[in-house]
Amino acid sequence: MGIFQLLRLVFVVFITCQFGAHGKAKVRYDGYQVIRMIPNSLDELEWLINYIESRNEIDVWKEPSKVGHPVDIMIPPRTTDSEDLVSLATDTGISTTVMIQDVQKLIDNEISSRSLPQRSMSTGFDYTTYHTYDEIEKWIDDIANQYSDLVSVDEVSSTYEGKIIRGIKIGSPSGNLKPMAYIQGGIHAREWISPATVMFMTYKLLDAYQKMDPLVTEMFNKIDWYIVPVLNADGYIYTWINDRNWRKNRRRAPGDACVGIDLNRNYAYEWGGKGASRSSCALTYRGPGPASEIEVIGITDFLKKRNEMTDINLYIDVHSYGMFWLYPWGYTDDTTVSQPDRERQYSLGMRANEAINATHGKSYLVGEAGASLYPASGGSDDWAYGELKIKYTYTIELRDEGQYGFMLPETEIEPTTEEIYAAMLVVGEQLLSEL
Ligand code: 0X9
Ligand code: ZN
Repeated sequence: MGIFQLLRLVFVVFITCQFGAHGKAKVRYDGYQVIRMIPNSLDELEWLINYIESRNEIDVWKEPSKVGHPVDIMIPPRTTDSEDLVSLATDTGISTTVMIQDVQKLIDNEISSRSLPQRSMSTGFDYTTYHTYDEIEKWIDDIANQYSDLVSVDEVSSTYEGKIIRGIKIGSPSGNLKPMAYIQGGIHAREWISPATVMFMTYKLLDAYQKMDPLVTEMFNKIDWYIVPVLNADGYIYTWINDRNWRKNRRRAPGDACVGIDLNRNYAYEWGGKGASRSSCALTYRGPGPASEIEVIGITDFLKKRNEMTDINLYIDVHSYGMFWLYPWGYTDDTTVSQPDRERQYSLGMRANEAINATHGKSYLVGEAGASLYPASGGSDDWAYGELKIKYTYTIELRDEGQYGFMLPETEIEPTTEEIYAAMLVVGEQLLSEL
């Protein structure tokens, strides 16, 4: 390599480190803290809800839910706003603690243990690290090649920035159409543990099938499993290149001030109700209309078509964080609203949690999304249940409980996967028992 080429390479690497895609400076979070507040009364809870609602651009990591349950908010260093929040909350009597001292340090530690060459897949896919979108794409192709008798690739949707969202279908070939199960990760870009767990768990299932595990064999013989590791591809790419903390997709709707629609507020079931902001600058922006986003249109069309052909018996949307195993409804906290599969979803959730618990001792809270977490409308789970009537519909919030939040260290990928894999075997067994 000549000196000019070398200088050019150094320059390109420098520019790419400082500026991400679209030439924008990479967002840094030096000195940003995540403050945890625990409301001890309805008044305090109400105060927090109003505080958040009146500030569109506030970065809420964990929304207010119930009295006694934590609310996590990221605040910038020493701005008037950040001082406001902590002192205002303290004045209101709400106890605050610093959950994360410096978000940038977490981001740096998350991937600094590994240099780029180590991530190359010449020696196979490293399931214990986080992966870029391109690496995940390659994983999809590699898995389909490696297990070609069992796995095929499906295009399930597309993105605003022109990507094709792909998933894999796993199931042994059969003359008849089999019932179907659907598992999706990465609808929220910054929740990196979601795609990582979805891929690792998929691999574990495929490996178990190859080793002739009787349950997994039956799961793949009698059911077709559709796995989509990253639904919000544009957002996920953006978290790697521009802003680790990005949540939404990357579209700015005409007339909107800010970029990004929260895809998990954009589904066309009870769209526009509680917990879904009208403001484009909010993290929970619902979008200009129900199913206005191409990512949502694509995947719902895909699922509707499949649903016309066969029964979809399982729908799982994988998120982080907080360790919850949730079922519909998510749009309301009123548990008297009719939900015909409430009991069975709860009892399978409880058994899934027993398996989780037996793996590494963790406990996920099993409950109805709106009542156990917070009401949020336009969610993918409510659409899957309300529109397609998928009898086992879940949203899973993976680890942790807040120590690292979205920037979960890579060392947690394996134990998280192990507990979710154990839960998935319980779910698989239940699906088979009802065929
Ligand atoms: O708020 C969400 O979209 C999910 N939590 S997260 O922290 N990952 O953003 C929970 C969604 C639960 N389901 C519904 N409310 N429909
Ligand atoms: Zn999420």
